[in-house]
Amino acid sequence: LAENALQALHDEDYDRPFNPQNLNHTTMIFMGDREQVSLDGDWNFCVDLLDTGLRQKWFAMEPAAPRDREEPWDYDPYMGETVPVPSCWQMLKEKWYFFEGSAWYTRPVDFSPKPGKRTFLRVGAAQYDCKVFLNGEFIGNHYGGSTPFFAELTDQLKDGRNWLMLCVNNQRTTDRVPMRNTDWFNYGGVYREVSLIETPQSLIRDFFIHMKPSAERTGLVASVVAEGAETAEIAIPELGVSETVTLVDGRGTLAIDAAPLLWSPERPKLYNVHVTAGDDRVSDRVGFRTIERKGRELFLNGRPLWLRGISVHEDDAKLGKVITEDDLRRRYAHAKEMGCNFVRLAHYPHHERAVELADEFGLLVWAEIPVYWAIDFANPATERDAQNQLIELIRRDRNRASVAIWSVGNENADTDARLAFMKGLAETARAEDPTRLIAAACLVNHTKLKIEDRLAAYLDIIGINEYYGWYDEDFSELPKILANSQPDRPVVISETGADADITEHGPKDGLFSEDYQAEVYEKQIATLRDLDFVKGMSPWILYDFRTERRQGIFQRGFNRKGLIAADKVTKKKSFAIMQEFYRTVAAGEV
Ligand code: GCB
Repeated sequence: LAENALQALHDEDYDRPFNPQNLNHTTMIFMGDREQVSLDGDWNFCVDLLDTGLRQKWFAMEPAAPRDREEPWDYDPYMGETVPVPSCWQMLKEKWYFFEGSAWYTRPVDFSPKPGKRTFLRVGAAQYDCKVFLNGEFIGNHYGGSTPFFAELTDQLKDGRNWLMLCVNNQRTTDRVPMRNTDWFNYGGVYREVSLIETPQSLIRDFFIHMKPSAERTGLVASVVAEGAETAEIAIPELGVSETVTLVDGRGTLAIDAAPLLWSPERPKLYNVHVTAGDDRVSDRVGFRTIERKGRELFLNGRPLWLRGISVHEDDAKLGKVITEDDLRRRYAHAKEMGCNFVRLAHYPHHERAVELADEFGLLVWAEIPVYWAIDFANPATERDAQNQLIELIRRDRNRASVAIWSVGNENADTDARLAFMKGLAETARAEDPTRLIAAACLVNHTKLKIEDRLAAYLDIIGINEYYGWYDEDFSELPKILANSQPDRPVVISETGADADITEHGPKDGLFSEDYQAEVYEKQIATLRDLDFVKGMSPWILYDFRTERRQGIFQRGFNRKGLIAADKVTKKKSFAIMQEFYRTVAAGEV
């Protein structure tokens, strides 16, 4: 055997993030409306179960005709099978359906350097980690399957043809976020857009603009982080704003006098905001509003708020996690039809377009990171990964008025290690963004029949996932729990529901029938509607979705708790039940 085939693979050789502490968010740049050169389309592709590519260094292979090769390589990245990017490999070929491991993507990048310009690679998302190689050189690795990452390639790109390779690995391991066990499909691949971004030498790394916290609800605060500039200009022509902020060590914050029309689900008003630092200029569409919690109440722009929501996954029966504009629009049209003013984007950061569109549609958003179930809470590397994903999400989306809540986790048992880990996440979220509410989806204490979780002290909203009528059969416990609980802050029922298979295989009554699901919803509504500390609901879930763990005769690879079936068209009876309930909430009858 050739020596390279025997060589042990030392993961740490490629375990080098762009930044030594795996703080990839430090390489982010502010996107707004920046022009991007798309690298989407066909890429050469190969699955690599044994990580032979890392051992044999496929990335260092010279592009040459096969007959000119001196070594018998086990793969040629420059020819052969291609797949489209973005895509999830499971959806492309049946033999890749359950594949978990590394896969290689290769494509040429023809480039002509321009004096005074910088070039960055942006990958919208790759599930789960992604190693980047350019012209045979390892550039870095990004962890986290749902947030974008950036790599500056200015010094590595050469004039003419370059070769870019991505090695994406979706293997579930115990130290990741999420870890091995979830209730959604472990799609793999480069499933969001890939592009190059050209900037001048000066560069706006970060920009955050929001309402000044004040009872009057006027005035804005803007902060800029930029390289290669001493000042930055902020302009909002429609509000007559044109201000200059001085940057010290590349950072500056400015209070701006302005009285914008406030964004709300009823009137989702957005303004064009322009930021300039040196020669770099970026625009964004931004709405302004306030969201507050006082005691057990929620307020949007100073007015009491009840979150009429629905949970959604990023999952499509044909494309996997690849999201189209039509899909997003259909999703929000269904939410609006149900009477929602709120969506929970579960259980990981969705595509940035999902929140841009929520801004336009007028839907409030609960956004979250996949700190799901039993994470390795005592492991510092896991914690860094979760922190990094949270910061990447917040920096990507904190100019979106729709986003009202950052959620730091879902159904995690109340242990000391979990408390320290998630308290840290709540603190990071507040430090990154003091203008939004922090939540987590918690569990009820089934022994004490009470809402009780030590994390609640660090949250603004206690999310509660409860499945009375489904996993918990004794429905009479739910009113007891609610009577025993006196939370000092608002509770949102972040999940409740029941499976219903409405295909021709589904039962006509009992568990998994449409009628049974409808009955669960009737009972839930009757119990929850009069509780003064419940300030919203996001039932589980808008559409049936794919998941490996559900293999029952009525599930067949899908979680069937959708209010709409996996075809994304056929509504179950519960849809109309929720619609009627939300109509009464909106009419102030609750
Ligand atoms: C939950 C989880 C969600 C599952 C759901 C279910 O509590 O948060 O991810 O899909 O229950 O259907 O069991």
